[in-house]
Amino acid sequence: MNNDIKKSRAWKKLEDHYNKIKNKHLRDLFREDPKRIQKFTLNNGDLYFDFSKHRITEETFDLLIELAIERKLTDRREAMFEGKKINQTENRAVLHTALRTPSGNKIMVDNEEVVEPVHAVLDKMSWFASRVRSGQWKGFTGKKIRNVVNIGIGGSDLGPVMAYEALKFYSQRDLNFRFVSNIDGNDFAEAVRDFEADETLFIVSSKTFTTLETMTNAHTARKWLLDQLKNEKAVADHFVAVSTNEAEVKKFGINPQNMFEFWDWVGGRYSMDSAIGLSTMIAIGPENFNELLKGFHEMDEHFRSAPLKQNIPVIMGLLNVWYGNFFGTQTQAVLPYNRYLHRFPAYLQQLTMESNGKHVQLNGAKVDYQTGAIYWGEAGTNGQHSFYQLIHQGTILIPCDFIGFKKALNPLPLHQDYLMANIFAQGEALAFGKTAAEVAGEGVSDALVPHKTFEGNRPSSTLILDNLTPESLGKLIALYEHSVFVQGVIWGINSFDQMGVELGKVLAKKIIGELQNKSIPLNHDESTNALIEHYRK
Ligand code: G6Q
Repeated sequence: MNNDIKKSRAWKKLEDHYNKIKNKHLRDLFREDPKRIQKFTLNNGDLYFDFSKHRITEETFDLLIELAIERKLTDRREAMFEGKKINQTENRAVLHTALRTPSGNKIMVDNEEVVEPVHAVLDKMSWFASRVRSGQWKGFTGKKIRNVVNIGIGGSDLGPVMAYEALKFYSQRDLNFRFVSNIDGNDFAEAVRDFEADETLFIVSSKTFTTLETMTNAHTARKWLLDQLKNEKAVADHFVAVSTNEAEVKKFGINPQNMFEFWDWVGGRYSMDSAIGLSTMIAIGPENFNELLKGFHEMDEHFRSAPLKQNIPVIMGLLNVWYGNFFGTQTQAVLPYNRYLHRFPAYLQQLTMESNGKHVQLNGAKVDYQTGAIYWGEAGTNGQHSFYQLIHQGTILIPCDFIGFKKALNPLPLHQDYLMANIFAQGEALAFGKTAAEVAGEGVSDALVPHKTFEGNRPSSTLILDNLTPESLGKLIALYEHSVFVQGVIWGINSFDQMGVELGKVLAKKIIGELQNKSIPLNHDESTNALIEHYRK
């Protein structure tokens, strides 16, 4: 593959094409092509994807697909699904798709079949989750578990929190769920302040079982429990682990029988459907968890087999490239019109930004083009009353993804139609705006016309699903996972390592020693030395 993406034929054509259509307004694009909706909408099961409100023509679309072909997207995609070690810097396969592959299929990594072990862990999780849900799993004093606390951070936290919030409607309501991630002691203190130790189960979720935040919180939890129950043996009834590191789990005092395994070919931010989803399974039950996996798998199949021009994650990924690399946009807003999805943007931030926030290509050469965008967002309609002003009338172009559901989980009179009307209205207002002539025609004073004019031409995708279910959530997450993959392939970067988080971790370890032993001389830069001295005093 030609690593110099800017010299590739499709890229050059896209540059020329961009110069031709960059000022074209969506109003004109719609006027000139009455078939735009047929061309730029897709259905996949209950998912309706409208990408007609993007600043593209048929030619743009063809060129973006040409770029994907030139970058050998389909080969890279197959390599991922087949378990090839595409995470080159860590010499690992990237097989989150195996986590939701139905049993009976075979995928090999290092001469070992992986689908069967995945299902063995799922069975063990189901057994355990059912016992907790039914009250058969008893705490040390014989009481039922009423509280479940997941201790983990990053990929071992954001997925579980998001999924719990997203699927709360389906959760067992007599169980309380809390999520402790931050090293700030306030997080742990607040999570357990109204809990009794003998009714509380801790799930220590850590792939490595060495992460500073998680291990500190886990040891604090252990002490909190033992302070109340005063017997080391209680740990076995109140702690389980999700990890790849059996030795460290044992060292902590957790019975390896109460350990739920996953594998180094599951990246942290791609792990919410592995054993890291244990809290999710306890909350919604094994059947619903299977539905979640089914949704993931449906999107995997679509991504793997649909022609590129009908492939939703491919199109979403290419649109990100189109805006970031040609229009120079730096952010992507994700706006789910569903209160249950209020943690979805935070989850996506890790998925997208830890994956594609890279400045070197796979071969180590520095990129001379923009890579991963900043993802951000908020559940609708709240954002409309705060930051949407900037999207509508600011000077920065921000592509938006609107996500909505036809049915309401809690059907209260009026709410659902009002909610959906707002999605449709926002997409329409962003794309088509309101001209100065239209504003003036409403009798607005000349002085106010520029203030009340909406330029429009602000692009968005609209994704509509039937209902927020475990299955549709799985589909939605896999859609973004694969869109991230597509972008990474186009840019020729490794979307699956995260070296950028290392330096801060190493420095923090050193500084911890310096804070605890004030006699250690400081040899940081002057600013950092002064900050540490200030704190030491
Ligand atoms: C995700 C990252 C990172 C990781 C956390 C927690 O892709 O690797 O967010 O999930 O640092 O790591 P552990 O699960 O090992 O504690």
